[in-house]
Amino acid sequence: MGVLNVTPDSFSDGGRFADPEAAVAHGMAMVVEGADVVDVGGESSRPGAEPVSEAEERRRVVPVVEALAPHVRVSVDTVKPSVAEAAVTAGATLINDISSSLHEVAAGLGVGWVAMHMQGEPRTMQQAPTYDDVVAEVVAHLAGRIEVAEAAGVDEIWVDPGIGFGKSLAHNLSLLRHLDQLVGLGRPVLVGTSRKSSLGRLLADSDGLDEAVGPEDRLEGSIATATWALAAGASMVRVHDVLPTVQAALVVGPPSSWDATG
Ligand code: 9MG
Repeated sequence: MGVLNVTPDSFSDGGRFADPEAAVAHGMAMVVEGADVVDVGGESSRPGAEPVSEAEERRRVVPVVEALAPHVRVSVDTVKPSVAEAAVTAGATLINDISSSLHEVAAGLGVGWVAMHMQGEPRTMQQAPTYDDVVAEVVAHLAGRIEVAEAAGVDEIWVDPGIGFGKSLAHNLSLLRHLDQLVGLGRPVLVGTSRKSSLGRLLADSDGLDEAVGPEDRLEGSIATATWALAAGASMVRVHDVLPTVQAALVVGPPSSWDATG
């Protein structure tokens, strides 16, 4: 899944694709590089980001979805029902829902749904994330979301641990280490670590630096964690750097390809 932020204030690509033409060109480039899905978002979810009105988010997202949908599966990254509906009308077939609350919307529109775990809300979620047992709590939350989505009639349900969404570095690492427990829920797992701030700190530690490494220098960490997730049974990874991730994923292969058969 390639990330396409049609926003002026994204943490990772600093508004490079806020212009619809640049966004569509980047989306098509990710398709050429091997993305199976392009995730179009019109509101940044980085910690501290300012909210965007429904009308403005629709204005950003709809023309880009319309242009890409004939060429690739498009998901819409939104927490607003009206934006989800407009994007689906424009051709999106998957709702990437960081609030894990749009199951009724997905059911009503007859599209797939990603339920991502988040503690708190984007503006404040990184102030003091706290869990007794992060893995058990995230798994229980997602199991509950699967139940309500099944009851609502959603056919395609994805689950996502929400790396970096109300989680410390230690929480993120525990979730990655125990991804098998999410895979055990029996629904496809999506994982997004690409360019996230935990990687900035891990990469700084490995280089002996005091300051976290910036988003533009997190490629190695992004690829390492993406291949880790796929090897642990994730079905999709959400990434900014599609080509190197696809190349790395093809080297690692699905977990079943590691079994010697002869
Ligand atoms: C929108 N967005 C940013 N990070 C994400 C992640 O890790 N997962 C999903 N599903 N969406 C994300």
